[in-house]
Amino acid sequence: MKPDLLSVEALRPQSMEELAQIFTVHSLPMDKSLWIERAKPVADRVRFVQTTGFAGCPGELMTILPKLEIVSCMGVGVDAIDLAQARKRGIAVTNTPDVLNDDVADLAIALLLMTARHLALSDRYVRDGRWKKLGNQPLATKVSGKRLGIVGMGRIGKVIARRAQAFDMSIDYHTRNKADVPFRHWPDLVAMARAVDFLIVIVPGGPATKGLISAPVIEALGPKGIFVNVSRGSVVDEPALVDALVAGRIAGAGLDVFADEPNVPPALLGLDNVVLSPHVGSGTQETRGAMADLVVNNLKAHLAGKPLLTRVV
Ligand code: A2R
Repeated sequence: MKPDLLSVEALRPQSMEELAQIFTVHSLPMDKSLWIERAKPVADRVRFVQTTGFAGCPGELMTILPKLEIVSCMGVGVDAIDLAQARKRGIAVTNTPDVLNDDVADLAIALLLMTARHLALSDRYVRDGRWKKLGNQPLATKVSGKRLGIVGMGRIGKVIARRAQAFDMSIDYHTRNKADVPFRHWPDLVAMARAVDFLIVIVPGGPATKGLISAPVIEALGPKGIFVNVSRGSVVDEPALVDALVAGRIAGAGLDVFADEPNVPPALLGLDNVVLSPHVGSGTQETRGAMADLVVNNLKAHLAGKPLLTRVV
């Protein structure tokens, strides 16, 4: 008999077919409020959970799965998984680091360029006839040669820095520990925000980074500063950011993540100094394919009693 696997949020069809050849797959609906009720009939048999960084595996769900051995997550962020319970019960948690570094870094730079150079606005300017009616669009902000502060200098932060260097930017960074990089380290995030032109955030979500980009950090970035977030919405004091953007106390923001996805603060929707994207940091065919393969291969490795390819817990 095939072992039972609970799929919290589906992978691409080809990966789901691969899983179905090995496991009896029980899929949960998108509506989180139905998860417990739908999982209950099979809960006693489930040894494997397949999920995504967005859906995660909350404590209430994990609790009703007494035989659970592994949670294989698509995404590098595991902040939506109850890691404390996993540790306590000896449940393995795997993620998909590294394969998405390029895409997330590409998006960070794209959002910075789009925001500074008013590119989303430019597109609207041409399409809705403002170019013909009003003439040239107001001038934007230069990116090349500027000073970039990166919050987080891990796998993705380093790739962002490499790309920024190709734009002749100088790099500063904030982390808790000094990293092995040739850039200036700032233990004080507010001081760094005051010194740089742009701030890109790429730290994990979760309690340790909640509200790290606080009102004082945003104010320190100042009225010419541009803020980019490709990490997690929880890392930012979102109401403070919205206030600062509306009042022009920072110049603009490129945002791929939000505190309550897929809900975006309504005040942001009408702002021309903001570029919004729907959490698509790793959202290319190639990278999502590589991530899905890693999820499946971790599950296969566990089933075969082999070492896991990636492991958080
Ligand atoms: O603080 P350190 O020395 O552990 O450096 C890590 C930094 N970091 C923090 N920086 C400031 N305050 C904190 N409370 C804090 N917590 C962590 O974030 C390190 O430089 C970086 C994380 O690097 P990695 O673990 O290699 O993560 P990766 O693959 O770059 O992905 C970052 C996040 C994911 O967790 C997803 O949420 C998102 O990007 O896609």
